[in-house]
Amino acid sequence: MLVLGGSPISSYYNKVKLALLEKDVGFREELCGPSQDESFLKYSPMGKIPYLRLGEYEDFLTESTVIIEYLEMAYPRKMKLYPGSVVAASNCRQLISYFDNYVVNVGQELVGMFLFNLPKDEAKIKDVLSRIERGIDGVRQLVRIEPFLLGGQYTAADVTAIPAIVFIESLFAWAGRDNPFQKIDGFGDYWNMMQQRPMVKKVLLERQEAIEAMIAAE
Ligand SMILES: N[C@@H](CCC(=O)N[C@@H](CS)C(=O)NCC(=O)O)C(=O)O
Repeated sequence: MLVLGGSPISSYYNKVKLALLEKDVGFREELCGPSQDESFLKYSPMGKIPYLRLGEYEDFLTESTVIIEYLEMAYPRKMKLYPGSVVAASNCRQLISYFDNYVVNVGQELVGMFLFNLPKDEAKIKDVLSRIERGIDGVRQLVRIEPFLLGGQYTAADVTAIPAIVFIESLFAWAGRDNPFQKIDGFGDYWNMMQQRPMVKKVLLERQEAIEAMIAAE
């Protein structure tokens, strides 16, 4: 059985977890945080989460998008998360890349302050939030919500967007700001619809429970 390593607090972990659940591929979770320990680096060379252990082969994959593409190739009969046409699949990869590089990765710079009580640096917060808004402007140009982010198919771009939106919404709320995704036409209806999906509900509930458990343990 596949083993997904990481924590439900992480957007990247939740992206892969949602892909596994939507595709209905069996897996179990191995809860851990990122680590620079030598033993951890053997299967996640940058010390990051998530990783996927490929069952009996003792082989590991890292990088959330790579893992989702692995699932797409390894389970061709399961629900498809990439469109069939070359252009549409490339548009999907492009949008994933925008979410990862220009939104979530930028937001990660505030995780120490946001989740782990590091002292607040207002100048840094302002800078990061404005760079995230810039990234979301890029996303806004690429999406056409009809009713999913790239039209009629629920894709890996939606699977990437959902944990990213929750992370960014909570980061902006912590900073006393509105959800910046609201600037995207059709976002409200899209977000209401996504939150009705059973697997999305499960992932977001387990994220919330993990955050509450972390706060209670502090
Ligand atoms: N490009 C990676 C990013 C993964 C990532 O940054 N994970 C965070 C947790 S959300 C992490 O492990 N951070 C710890 C670190 O960077 O040392 C992916 O797509 O999986």
